[in-house]
This record gives sequence, structure tokens and C-alpha cells, in this order.
Amino acid sequence: MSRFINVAAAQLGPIQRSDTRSEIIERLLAHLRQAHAMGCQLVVFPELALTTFFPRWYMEDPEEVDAFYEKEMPGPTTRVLFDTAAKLGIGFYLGYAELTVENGRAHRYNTSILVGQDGKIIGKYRKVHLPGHAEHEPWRAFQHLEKHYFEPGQSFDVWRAFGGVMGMALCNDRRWSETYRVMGLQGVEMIMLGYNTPVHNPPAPEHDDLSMFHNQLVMQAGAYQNGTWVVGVAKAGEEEGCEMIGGTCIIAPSGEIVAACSTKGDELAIARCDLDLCHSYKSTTFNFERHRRPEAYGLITSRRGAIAPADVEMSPA
Ligand code: CDV
Repeated sequence: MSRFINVAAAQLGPIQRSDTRSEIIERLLAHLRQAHAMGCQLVVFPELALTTFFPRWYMEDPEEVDAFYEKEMPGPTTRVLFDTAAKLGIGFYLGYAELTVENGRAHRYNTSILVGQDGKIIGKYRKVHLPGHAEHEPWRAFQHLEKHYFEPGQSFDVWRAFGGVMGMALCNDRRWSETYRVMGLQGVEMIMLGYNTPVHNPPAPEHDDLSMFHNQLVMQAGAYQNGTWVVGVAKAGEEEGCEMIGGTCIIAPSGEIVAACSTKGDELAIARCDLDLCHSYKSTTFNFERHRRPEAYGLITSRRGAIAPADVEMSPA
């Protein structure tokens, strides 16, 4: 059997701070229209797709900071995305900064939503693995203040949609095997994942040459080890003087890349994804029910950091 879904990985080139929301949304709409013209049912946009990657700056003025967040979704400027999706009958995944007030307290998250072909929100995900730091670190060429600007999300959920089981993650989540496995244990068949990854890693510049290799390594491994499609979508190119990797790609449950962008600008990579391809991995090598040994994995949830065994004093012979 085959269950096909035509998916567009909608890479965005850089978004500068001076770009208005309306200008940015025009670029997203162009992607939606082009993907629809090419027969797609789903478009995947990057992380923080409505703004420049603002955690690269330390800002103290709350008004300046809050301008980067969406207070409602859809809101006055984003509604056109939902209306266009409904009109074209095309769904989308969108990453953005969310500001919500609960019990009189403001909460800020790095969020993505999945929107159906009817233009209605199916599900929301809040980024669990927030990389970087919480305090200003002036020694860096640029900041990575996600721990300052966002609270972590608490779960990896999946949704029945688009004829399959769909999951969401954001950027740094892709480097953690737990991300894929928690969704794998819920039968995920397609993980959508937007990212903003600078080429330069200030705390470990020795990794810079490997940034694209690591990007593909983690997503290909996550796809194969969980028998799922992975759609990884970059915001790419030189954004406010910071060079971002591209590497947008669609990965099959075999771990193979089946479509990829070749530029660092606005570009679609399109694949006809058969969700039934997941089955041959989920029912053989990665038949979890048959082969997993959770009784041996207790440390995964009980311990956060690595602790090596203490050195054993060797008594003299
Ligand atoms: N936006 C991200 O989560 N970026 C990280 C950076 C810190 C390397 C990433 O894992 O790509």
C-alpha cells in the first residue's frame, strides 16, 4: 500500500531586522503558492520564520524584545497565511516566537504550529531543547540567548493529520536522539523541523567545518532509527552579518536524503513522501515492541548530566 503526501521544504534566505512582517509574510505566501502549483499538500517553514533570529542580540528594552513575538496566532498580519492555506487547500508548519499570558503571567516560547489544509491549527509544539545561554556573554562574536528569551516546552506530541502521524521539533532538538525516540514511540511517520544554525559555533569553533555534516548526520540517523520521514528546513545565508548554514532536506525512513535545496536563499525542495515506507523499518529492525529493552534505559529519564564512575584506587600488589 502507499500513502503519499507531497511535501515542500520551504527554505528561507536571510531575514534582516529591518524587514517588515508584511514583507516576510509575502515571501512565505510565494512559497505557499509555488508549492500548491507543484501539487504539494504540506509546506514546512523554518524556525522563527517571521523574524530575524533575534536571540543573537542581548536587548534590555522589553518593548524592543516583545516586538519579535506573536501575541496571537493567527494575528492581524499572519491571518493571510491561514486564509491562503484554506483557499489553496494546502497545510503548513510554521516556527515563530510566541508570547502568551496565563493567569496574569507572560510566557515566551520558541514555538511551531501545524496548520491543516482547511487553514485551522491542528497542533502546537514548544521547543524543548533551548541551546545557548541565559546571560549576556560579550566575548562571543554574536549571542545565542535562547535560554534568556524563551521558557522550555515540556513534551513531544504527535498528531493524526495528512493521512499519517505527524510530529514537530525545532532546531537544536534535532541533535538529541530523545527527540525522535519519544515521537517514534508514538508511531510518528513524519517529523517537521525548522532550524537556524550559524556556521560559526563560538564555544567550539573547531566544529565549524563540520556544521553541515552534523546537520545531516543527526537528521538522517533520527529518521532511520525511528522509521520516519524527517523534513529539516533552514533559514539560510548571511543574516545580520551571521552566516547560517542551509542544507534544507527531506529524509526518507531509510535515512536517505531524497530532496534538498542547493542555494542559501528562498527555495523549495519537494518530495512525494510515501508514509507507508515507514512500515518496513518499524516492523523489522526497529520493531520497538519486539526489540527495545526499556529496563536497561532507566538513566535516560532519571539522570540529566553524564557522571563517569569514580576512579578505583588500585591497591599495590
Ligand atoms: N536555533 C538553534 O537551536 N541553533 C542551534 C545552535 C546553537 C547551534 C543548533 O543546534 O543548530
